[in-house]
Amino acid sequence: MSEETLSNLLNETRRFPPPAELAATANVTEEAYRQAAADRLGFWAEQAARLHWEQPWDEVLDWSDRPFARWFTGGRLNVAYNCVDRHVEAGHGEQIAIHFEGEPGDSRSVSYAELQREVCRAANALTELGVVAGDRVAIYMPMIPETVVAMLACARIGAPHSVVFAAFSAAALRSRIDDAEAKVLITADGYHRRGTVVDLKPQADEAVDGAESIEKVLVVRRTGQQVPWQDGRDLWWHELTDRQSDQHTAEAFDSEHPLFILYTSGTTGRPKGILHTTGGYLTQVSYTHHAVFDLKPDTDVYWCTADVGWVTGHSYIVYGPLSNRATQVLYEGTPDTPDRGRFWHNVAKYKVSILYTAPTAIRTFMKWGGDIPAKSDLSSLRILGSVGEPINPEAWIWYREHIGGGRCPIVDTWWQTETGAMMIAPLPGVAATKPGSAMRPLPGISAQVVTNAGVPVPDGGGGLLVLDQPWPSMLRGVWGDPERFRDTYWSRFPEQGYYFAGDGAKKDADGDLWLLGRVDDIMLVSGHNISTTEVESALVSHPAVAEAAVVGAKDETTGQRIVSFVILRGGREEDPGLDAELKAHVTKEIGPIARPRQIQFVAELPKTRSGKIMRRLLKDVAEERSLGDTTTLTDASVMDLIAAKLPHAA
Ligand code: 6R9
Repeated sequence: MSEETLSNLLNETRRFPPPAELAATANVTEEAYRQAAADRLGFWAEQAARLHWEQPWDEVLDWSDRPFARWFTGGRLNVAYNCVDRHVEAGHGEQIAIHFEGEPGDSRSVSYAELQREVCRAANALTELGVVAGDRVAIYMPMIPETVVAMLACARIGAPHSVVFAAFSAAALRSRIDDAEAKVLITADGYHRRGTVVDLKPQADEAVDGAESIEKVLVVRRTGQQVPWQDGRDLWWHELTDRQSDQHTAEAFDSEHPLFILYTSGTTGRPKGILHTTGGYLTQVSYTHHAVFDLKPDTDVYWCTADVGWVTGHSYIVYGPLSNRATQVLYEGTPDTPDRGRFWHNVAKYKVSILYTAPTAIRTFMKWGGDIPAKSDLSSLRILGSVGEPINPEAWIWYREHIGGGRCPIVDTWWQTETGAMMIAPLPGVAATKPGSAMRPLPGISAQVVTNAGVPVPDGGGGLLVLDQPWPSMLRGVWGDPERFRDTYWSRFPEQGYYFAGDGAKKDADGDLWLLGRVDDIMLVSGHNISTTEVESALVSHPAVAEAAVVGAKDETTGQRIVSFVILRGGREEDPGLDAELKAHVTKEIGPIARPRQIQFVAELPKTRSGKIMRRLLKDVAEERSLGDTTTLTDASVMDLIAAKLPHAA
C-alpha cells in the first residue's frame, strides 16, 4: 500500500438492531466487553472455566518467549472428554450430536452416547496400531460422521491430526504427510458428490506410495465401491473398530499439547503447517461459538456448511459446537444436488435454527434467484453467519431477506486459520449490525487498524489490520519452522510486536471495522488506494449483478487500471448498454476514481477450494501473462473460458 491510507469509500448507512427477544435472552451481553476491557486475562480465565480441566492452570498467559505464547500453563485437560463424555455424564447421552445427511438422501443421527462409544472404539483402534501421544495422524476424508470420530479419537489420545481436504490431489496429500511425518492415514473408499461417486482410495494410495512415515492406512467404507488394497498396510475401519471395547479412559494432556496441524497454501512456497494446541484453542472456539451463535443447546439445531478440511470445519463443526453440546447437521454434498434447493430442503428437514456459510455460497444463491429458497419453510432459522471473505452489503441484505426472512441477525465473522477462532464479529443480541461490517473485536480480543508505520488510524481511516494482544487460540507456530512463523506473521511491525494478518481494513465513524480483503489485492490507481472489495460491492449493488471480482492491472499512465469480471444474476442477459451502465453505477456509488476501465461478463470466477476468489489469476489474465500456480483452483477450465473472453487474449 502507498503511504496514503485507504479512503472511506462506502456509504452504507443501513442499521439492523437485534430482535428484542434475542437481546433479552442472549448468552452474552454488552457487559462482556466491559469485563474483558477491565481484566482481559481474568476474562479468558473465566471462559476457560467453561471447560472441564483435570488439573487447573498456574498462569493464564506466559508471553515471555513472544511470539510463542503459552496459555493456561500447567493446566491439563482432554479435548474429546470436553466435547463428548462430559455431556453424556451430565445426562445428555440421548441428545443428537450429529444429523448426518448424505448427498444421495441417506441419513443417520448420532447421539452423544453413540458418539462417545465410537470415539472410544476409534481411540482403542489407533492405540492398537501403535499410535501414541505426539504421533501425527493424517485424515483424508469426506464429510461423514467417521471424520469427526477420527478427529476426536486423535484428540483423545493426544495424537495431533492433520486433516487434508478430500478434493486435494495425491501430491498435495503427500507433501502434507511428509511434512508432518504422519504415522497413520485415515481415509475412505469414496464419497458422493454432485450425484456421482468420487474415488478417494486410489489418490490416498498414490500419496502414501513410498511415503516413509506411513505405517497403516485405515479405510472407512462409505460408498461400498471396489478399492485397490495393499495387505499388511490397509485395514478396514469397521473391522478394526468393531472389535474394540467402547470404553476408553481419556488421559488429560498439557494445555500446550499439540492438537492439530492444518496446512494453508499461501501464495508462495510450500504449504505452512499451522499448529494449534489444546487449552487456549478449545477455550476460544468454545466461547466464540457460544457467544456469536448464541447457541441454546437444548433447542437449537446448528449447521455449518464448511468442509471439515478447512479451519472453519475444525473450529465450528468439530470443536466449538461439540464442546457446547450442540445438535448439528453434517451434510456430505453440494448445494445443487439433486437440485438448487438442497440447502433449503436440509434446513426445513432438520429445522435448522443457526446457519453458518460463506459469501461465495450466498452470491451463488443470489445468482440462482430468491424463488428457490422461497419454496422451503425456513421459519426455524434465527441466526445467520458468514465467513471466508468480505461479504458485500448487497449479498448481506439478500441473505437477510431471502434466507433470514428479514428477522434473523447476521453475524459476519472475521478470522483466519492462524487465529484458530473468530476474532471480529458482532454479538447477535447486542450489535446493531451494518451490512458488510464485521463490527468490532470480540470481548477479550484486541485489533487495530494501522498505517504502514504502525500508527493506529483514527475513526474514519483505513490501513492494515493487526492484532496487538495475544489471544488464546492463536497459532503456536509453523510446524517444524519457527523462522517462517516469525517472518510471516511478526516481522512487519517488529517494534510494536503486532501480529500482521495480511488484510486491509477501515474504521468507520463509530469505530466499527470493515474488512477489505488481502492487502496484496488492494489497488493503487493514480495515487489512490482502492480496495477490490469496495469496487466489487459497488458492482454487486447493481440489480443485474450477482458476483464480481476486481483486479488492478498494470497501466502506464495511472499505475494500475481497474479490470472487473462480472457474473450476472439469473435471468439477466448481457446487453450492449450494460457495460456503460455498470461503470456509471460504480462512479455514482464510489466516485470516478473507482470506475472500472474494463468489464468482462463471465459465467464463473476462479475460486480456491474453500471458496475464495483467486484475484491473482485474474490479474495474470488482465496483464496478459501466463497463469501462475493453479493447483488450489476448484476448476481450472474456468480460466480458459475467462481468457477467451478478454479482447486482447488470443
Ligand atoms: C476462517 C477463514 C483467512 C482469510 C482472512 C481474510 C478472509 C475470512 C472474513 C474474511 C472478510 C470475513 N476472511 N473471513 N474477510 N470478512 N468475515 O476463512 O480462514 O481460510 O485461513 O482465510 O479469509 O482475508 O485473512 P482462512
